[in-house]
Amino acid sequence: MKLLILNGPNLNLLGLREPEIYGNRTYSDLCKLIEAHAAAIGVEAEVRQSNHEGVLVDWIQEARGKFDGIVLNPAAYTHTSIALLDAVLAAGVPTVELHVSDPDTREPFRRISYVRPACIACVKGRGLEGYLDAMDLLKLKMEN
Ligand code: CA2
Repeated sequence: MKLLILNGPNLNLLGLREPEIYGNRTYSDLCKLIEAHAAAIGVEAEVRQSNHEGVLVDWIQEARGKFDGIVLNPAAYTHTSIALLDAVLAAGVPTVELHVSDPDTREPFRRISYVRPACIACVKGRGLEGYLDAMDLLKLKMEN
């Protein structure tokens, strides 16, 4: 089973700013956490980050037939991007929306998620461990 973990704009800065919202751990720590969990649950995981909407669209499109599931943290594009919504719908790969914080309890503009209707679940407000929950969810879905 292969999972694609996609991270949107500015998540490469994790741990460097706003620790009160996103914690102290870095993007590199996140990658290591995901890799260790993938090994523990017996799945392959590929972790990518881009600051560019079109690159994320390309990666979601390319996932069709290559990956069994996507964990998608679209970051700020969550709240703006119909292109990402359409890409997830078109790819037809089970996708879990993921947020480190809980956007629904923050500023009103973060309460809209364009991608949510295309996703099988949303994991939010669980910190970096939320990525692991999302991986577990996708693994369970594949097995049932
Ligand atoms: O909580 C999340 O994971 C978000 O997707 C993060 C986005 C934000 O726009 C969403 O509303 C919620 C922001 C990612 C930027 O991450 C940074 C982390 C540390 C320092 C600077 C930016």
